[in-house]
Amino acid sequence: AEDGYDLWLRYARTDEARSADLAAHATIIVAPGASPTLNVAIAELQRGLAGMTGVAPALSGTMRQGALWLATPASAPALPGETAGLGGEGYAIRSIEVDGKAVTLIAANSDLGLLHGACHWLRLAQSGASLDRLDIRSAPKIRLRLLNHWDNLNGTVERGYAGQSIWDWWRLPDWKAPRYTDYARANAAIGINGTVLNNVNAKADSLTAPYIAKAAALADLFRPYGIKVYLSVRWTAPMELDGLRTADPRDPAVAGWWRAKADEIYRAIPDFGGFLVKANSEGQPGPQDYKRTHADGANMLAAALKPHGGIVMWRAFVYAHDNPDDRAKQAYADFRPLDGQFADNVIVQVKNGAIDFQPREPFHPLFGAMPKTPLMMEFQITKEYLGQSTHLTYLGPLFKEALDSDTFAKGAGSTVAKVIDGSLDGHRLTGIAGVANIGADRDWSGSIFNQADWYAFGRLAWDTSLSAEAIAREWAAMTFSPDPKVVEPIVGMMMGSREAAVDYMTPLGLAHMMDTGHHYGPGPWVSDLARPEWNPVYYHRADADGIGFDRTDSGSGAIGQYAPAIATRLANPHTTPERHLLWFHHLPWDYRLASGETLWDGLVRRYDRGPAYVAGMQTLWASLKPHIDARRFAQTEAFLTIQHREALWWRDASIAYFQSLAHRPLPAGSPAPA
Ligand code: GCW
Repeated sequence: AEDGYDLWLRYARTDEARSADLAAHATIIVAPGASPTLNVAIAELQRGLAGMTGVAPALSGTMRQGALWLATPASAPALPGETAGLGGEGYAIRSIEVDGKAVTLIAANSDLGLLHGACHWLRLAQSGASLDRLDIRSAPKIRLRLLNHWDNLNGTVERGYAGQSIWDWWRLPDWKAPRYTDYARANAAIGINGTVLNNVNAKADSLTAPYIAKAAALADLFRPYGIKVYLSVRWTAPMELDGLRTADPRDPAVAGWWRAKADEIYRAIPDFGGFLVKANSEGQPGPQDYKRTHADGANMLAAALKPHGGIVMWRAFVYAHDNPDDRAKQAYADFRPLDGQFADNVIVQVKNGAIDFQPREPFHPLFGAMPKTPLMMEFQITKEYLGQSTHLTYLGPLFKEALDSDTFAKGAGSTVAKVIDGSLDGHRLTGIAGVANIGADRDWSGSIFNQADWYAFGRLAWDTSLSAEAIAREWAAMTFSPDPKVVEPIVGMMMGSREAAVDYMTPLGLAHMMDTGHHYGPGPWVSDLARPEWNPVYYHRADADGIGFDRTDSGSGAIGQYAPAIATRLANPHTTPERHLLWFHHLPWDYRLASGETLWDGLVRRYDRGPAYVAGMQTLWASLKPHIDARRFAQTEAFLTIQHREALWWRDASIAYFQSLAHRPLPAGSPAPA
């Protein structure tokens, strides 16, 4: 029975006509050369075609009508110009004639490019697209496209909602679970080329010899798929593992320890990617403990990795006591002064927004503000604040909104996507990371629909210009069926689902209304936690007069962290996009929204709209019952029931709480309990 294990590599049997069509476009595979990567490309094509048509095409040395021809300049010197501009990972797919025979050429500069091209062809095959007259060229603009696993060495996953960690540390390195290979296949198919194995809240143990050997075993499995392994490191590892008296980055003994550690890692993993570091954030140790800067710390690690070609990804997610007025300001305050001070193998990893993976945040003001420093994006695929494993809230539109945001750093069109692909400021070290939603659950992501977020992250990392809707369409076709009767309603459900969560959780720019600790369900009234910025009341600041966080000059001044062209607009609530209104402004309950209704009425209307959208998803899903296999149908049906119940809970709890402050009646027609 369908259980979601196969992700976007299901290769479901097609009807007879499509089978014949597919077979005619893949009569044989011609793939001169030999490498582990070429072998997995061929194997994936054979597996896919066997699944879809019942027959796996043979590998052959002689060209034939309908051949799938995998070629690099090395294997087919007859390809002048074909692969120009494709880099080391890109590919071209073209329908061409060779000696009067129609064949499909997949061309690339490397076998890894061929693997990506083969996966693209399989995606077309699975989603019902025509395989005639293909003329595709595709190459990623962002160099590092990484998953960040927040997996602990004890098997738990921080903010994981899909069971325990997939890394079976106990039985590694000897037992290499087949699942690791399927993980690599699924990631290679969407162009992910690196994985950070362990939690950024790191334990020093991840750098001990036994764990290096375990990581090396995974690296060996992933290598043919073009996926490198990285580790999160704990700043004080030299003290904890080897008794050094300090972790001061300027101390030669400390630097020496890291150099020796890097050498040790590279002996086991010659293509090791590098380190990810969370320092001086949420209780993690870091260079500031020694009165050194983030740059001092990052550069010391970078020097240890440099001889081996490794990199440091240094996170900008910091907030602590030194910005009591506004948590949103600290990353910028700490990092912007360091622009230009980082070594050339350091990249600073910035969350999409300045608070923390909320259902909606304006883009992080660091994007565009550190032109001399490569910045990489950190998205959260796991839905810590968006309903975790049960709510259907497709993240494609959230990712896209962040990437498309205009920083105005160099005038209009200076999008976040251009900051992170390096084109805005001419950086060659570029990256994007997604905090994985992967666990040991049979369906990997805790729900079938959460798989779409992993998929969308990979697709956008490869090509930020894709639309969230096109990605949803591909995913739905491969996950369920290419039949438009199935794809259209599913895409319809997905596309508005994140906005629905914004409506029932944090409308009009509110943020962090979740109950604290677990971040599941409403808690806007919570006010008793030790640190002010852990309390939802800190973020909404509602009272009898109004609601919202004043980040103008009369408030925290955080608006001043944006480029002047943006800051000027945000200074005035009337020129602030309504989706961010209460993020930037504290406004009276009777403030008039663009619709003419009062802020209070508009707020309630949005809370009402959220659960109504979920009810609409339930109706659409119910109509799909004849077309979806029983097990996956039942899971989504049950989860939508949970989501609807909880959307009502969010609505009713939020309205009741804010009404107790605003003392206003519900607008006419509101279905919320009075
Ligand atoms: O989103 C918050 C989470 C923490 C997480 C932290 C971070 C890994 O609540 O669980 O810790 O951010 O990104 O470092």
